[in-house]
Amino acid sequence: MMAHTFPAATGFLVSAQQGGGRAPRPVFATRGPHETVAEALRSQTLNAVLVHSGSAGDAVARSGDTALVLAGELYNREELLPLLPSGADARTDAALVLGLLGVYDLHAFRLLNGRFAAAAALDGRVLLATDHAGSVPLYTLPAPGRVLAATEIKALVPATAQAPLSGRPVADARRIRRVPGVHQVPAGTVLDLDVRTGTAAPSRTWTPPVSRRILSEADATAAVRETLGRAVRARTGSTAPLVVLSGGIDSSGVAALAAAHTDGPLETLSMGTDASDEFTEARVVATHLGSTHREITVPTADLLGQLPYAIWASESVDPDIIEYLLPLTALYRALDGPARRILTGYGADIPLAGMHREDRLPQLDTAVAFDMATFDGLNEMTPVLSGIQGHWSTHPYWDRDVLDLLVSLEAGLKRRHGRDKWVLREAMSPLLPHETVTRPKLGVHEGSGTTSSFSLLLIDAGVPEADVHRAKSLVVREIFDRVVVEGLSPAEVSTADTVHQVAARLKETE
Ligand code: AMP
Ligand code: PCX
Ligand code: MG
Repeated sequence: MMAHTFPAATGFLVSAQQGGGRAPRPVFATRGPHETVAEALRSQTLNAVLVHSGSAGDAVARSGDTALVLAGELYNREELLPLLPSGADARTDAALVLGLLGVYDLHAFRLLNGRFAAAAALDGRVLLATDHAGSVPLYTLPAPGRVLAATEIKALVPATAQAPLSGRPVADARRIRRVPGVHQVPAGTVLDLDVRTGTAAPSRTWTPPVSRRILSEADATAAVRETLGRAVRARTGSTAPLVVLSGGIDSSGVAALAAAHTDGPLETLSMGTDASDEFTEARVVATHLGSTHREITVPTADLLGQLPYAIWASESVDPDIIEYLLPLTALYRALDGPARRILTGYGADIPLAGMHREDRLPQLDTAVAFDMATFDGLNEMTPVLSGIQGHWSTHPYWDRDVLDLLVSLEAGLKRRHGRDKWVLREAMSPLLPHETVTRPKLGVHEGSGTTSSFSLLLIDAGVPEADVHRAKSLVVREIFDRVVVEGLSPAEVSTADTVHQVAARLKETE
């Protein structure tokens, strides 16, 4: 199965209303042309603004009294096709999902393995759905007679001023800081909204496995190699993708599998700062795979200056997550030229507890269970991060099948023979140099020196060491309020000024 170079749409705002009307003119951090579509149905109108890549029509499907808009893409088209009635249109992912809705109604979303956000209008209902991981964030502002939804919070903010407090509460959905009425559609969930009343009923379409599977070493490594290989192949377009390569086992494994599925040389890209880099380690992999390899060095001061872009793109207020996303933001922003399909190794450490640096299995499985119960709303997988530069990123370790497998492996397969992420290292060992397979874990925030240079910036501004983490959280929230809630451009917001304001505020309250 070959994914196209780009999904038809990478973001949207939809407005579903009784009677006519228009969609508000939204702003998105995701770069790309906008296209407006309107579908007049029997009991409602679906207006949408799509951020698209040249074929906006492919992101919209209409059949009878049902219309659907999809941002993102599916990875299990081949599995899904036989489920459609014969003759059904399935040329695009949107058409395929629409066809499945006709057969299964909202349960269609339980069938999908993809990276998408979708909105469908049928009868007096609106269905809003995320993929299993909520990897394309989706937000809603439901009110009686009109339901708004968008893939970015900032696209909904102007509408909250028009209709203050008219948003209906949404059961189980996270509210958005300082944006009243807006809720995030939970990961692996479809919200079934009644347009007349604006009320929402959630159905889960995926939950992380809570049981653990016992496999032999050989069966476990074969399953990981096979399942991850399929996920990489489903994400590899007709032209060679770009793999963002740290030289660690996660991204090197993706690069090795992508190289095996592409004609011609793979492209790889590594980022470092003047404080720290992993260039040597990444070069070992690039040489082994024969990839066309590039290195980008970002000065540390520039890196921290890009904090507003990382927050503007991810709309996350978690300071730890922002530290992981900041070096990637800088990498994507430095990647000019044509829009690329990018594969990453992001997320491998969550089901495998790669960040958990100790030996005991109970603690390891506690970390897996905790991380799988708390990832929702962090937005660490969001495509907007690379979307601000017009690129499309996708993360094979968070493929639904890969994640189901990795989470469910018993902890002793994750840490074994004194090695972390043992099953993945063993699975990839035929494809990579020995030194890559045995290389200890270094997080992107460590390899790029982001955590330490952000800490230093705060300490230099007078924040006591014990308050650094709290200060980071305050800085991130402050910047979120400017670039998401107030709609300032990230270019107008200064990390240094915000750090000094926060440091001064902390001093006052001492
Ligand atoms: P990590 O798990 O911390 O290594 O980071 C998550 C993902 O981000 C990796 O699997 C890579 O795809 C990407 N990444 C991390 N560090 C770099 C880097 N220095 N250069 C390019 N990509 C990186
Ligand atoms: N990562 C992780 C994600 C880490 C944290 N996320 C979470 N617990 N929800 C990964 O790539 O798997 C690093 C640096 O490692 C970011
Ligand atoms: Mg990793």
